[in-house]
Amino acid sequence: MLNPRKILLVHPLGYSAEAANRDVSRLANLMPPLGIASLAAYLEQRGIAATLIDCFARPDSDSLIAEFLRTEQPAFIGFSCTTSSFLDGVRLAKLARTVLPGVRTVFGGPHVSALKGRILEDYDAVDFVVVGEGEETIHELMACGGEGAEAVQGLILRQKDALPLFTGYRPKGLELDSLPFPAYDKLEGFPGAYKLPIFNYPSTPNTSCISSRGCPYACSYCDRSVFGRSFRYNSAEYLYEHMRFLRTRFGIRHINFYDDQFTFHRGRVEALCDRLLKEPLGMSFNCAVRAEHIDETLVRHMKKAGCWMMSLGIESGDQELLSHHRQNPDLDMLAGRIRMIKAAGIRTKGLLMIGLPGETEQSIRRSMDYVFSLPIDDFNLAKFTPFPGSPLYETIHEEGEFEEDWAKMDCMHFQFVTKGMTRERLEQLFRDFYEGHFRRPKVLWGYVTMLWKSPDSWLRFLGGLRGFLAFTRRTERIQESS
Ligand code: B12
Repeated sequence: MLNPRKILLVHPLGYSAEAANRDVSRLANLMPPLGIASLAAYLEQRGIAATLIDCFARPDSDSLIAEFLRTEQPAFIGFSCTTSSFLDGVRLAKLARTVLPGVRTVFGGPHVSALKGRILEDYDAVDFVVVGEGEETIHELMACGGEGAEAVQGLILRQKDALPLFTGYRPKGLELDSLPFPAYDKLEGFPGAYKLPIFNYPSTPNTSCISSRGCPYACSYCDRSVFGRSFRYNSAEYLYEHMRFLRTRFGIRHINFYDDQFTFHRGRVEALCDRLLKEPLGMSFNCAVRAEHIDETLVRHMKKAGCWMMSLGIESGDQELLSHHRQNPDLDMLAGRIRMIKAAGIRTKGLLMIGLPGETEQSIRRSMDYVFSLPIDDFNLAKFTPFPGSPLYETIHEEGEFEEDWAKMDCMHFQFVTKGMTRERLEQLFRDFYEGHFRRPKVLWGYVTMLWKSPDSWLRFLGGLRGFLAFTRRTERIQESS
């Protein structure tokens, strides 16, 4: 008999272990899967043994998963999936069933929260889908052992001779201060095995962290299926204790807050900074902000408390295009705030995307002009991808050509090409954008200063480059000899 008080929680990779070794983005950017770490801490608190396997940190984990299932015989295995990693999750669920017949497979995360019943209809390997916030739902599901699960809210399950049943959204979000800190200690190799993006931190060890759930905005390209449009957050006191825990338990010296809207509640950020100044932890931090939710006093206060870098979603530098896809699309205001952050001595990172519906060569050139006119130190350019759950997904086929290949929907492929554009042209403009950024003397100088501001980044950059070139040479040799 399988153990009903044991679960294995897996963060699938999305592609082969071999491909993982040449995926520069994975090597440059490896962050702890906070969703399953939070579930594990919550379950452990309630007497359920949860084990985590993060395939991003351990790309060759098929055998590890199989071995765990054989020896530990858990009644449940859970998978946390984005769109690009979902099919890999299904593959692992099939593997789990072969190794341990009778194990119940549960899927959670953005992709399944958006597609709901369609997942159970199309994928036999999935027994249950958890929609939205998962802590209470998975606990209740395990408590009932999967029998009578119709009573568990937030769940989709199979029914005999009928379509899958969605038991309905949970009426109330969790009080975030009541949650235990994520079970970082259950992530093999934490913190050393995890790395923030190169040039995005001054010191090691570092990690990412989440201190709120939800976002009240409704941008056309963003999937809000998991936490919805409310905004719940940890108090300044809880957050300070979370930081202190990371510092004392793991020696963490820098945190990247991945909240969608870190400064949305101004008061709590102010209070956190007050506390960090009064009782310093010897830590710095990055966060993502929306320009409407910062001001000079706050930014300067954050700088004093240890803020090292702020990321801002710019998305596009074309006013007209932006106004179709985002609320408050005021590019002048945004530019002013970016200059303000920079003047306060904080690094700035711009988050952009190209290929939105309505994008043209001119709008991309305008984006480049806009970004290159600003004191942006670092930037990330995503290839627009219409994710299930985002408002644009509903009507995307009217806007251009969309090849819905989930495994490739990772913002690194142009799966969607808007009317009047070609994929080749988008690729060329994408390259031009990056090259334009790296050709700017100020930007280059900024990366040079990272030699002393973030020496670890340079070591990783050079190490990664060597590994990548060696891999490419090896692959070429194999291809030549075959
Ligand atoms: C941090 C982050 C990253 C990090 C780290 C990801 C990681 N290691 O987990 C980095 C930068 C590497 C990253 C990369 C990508 N990301 Co990202 N990322 C986020 C972000 C901002 C926070 C994720 C997080 O930690 N949330 C906090 C935890 C507590 O929530 P959670 O993971 O959703 O888990 C809860 C529930 O979903 C549920 N749950 C989750 N898993 C499971 C499993 C089981 C069994 C159960 C029962 C429940 C359950 O319960 C959890 C607790 O309540 C989210 C947006 C957001 N605010 O959530 C986007 C988000 C997840 N990312 C997104 C995307 C698109 C990507 C990329 C494809 C491209 C990109 N933007 O760079 C890549 C792909 C990575 C991949 N694994 O496939 C999309 C996903 C959309 C989709 N349908 O795929 C999101 C939702 C942003 C958005 N709104 O568009 N990302």
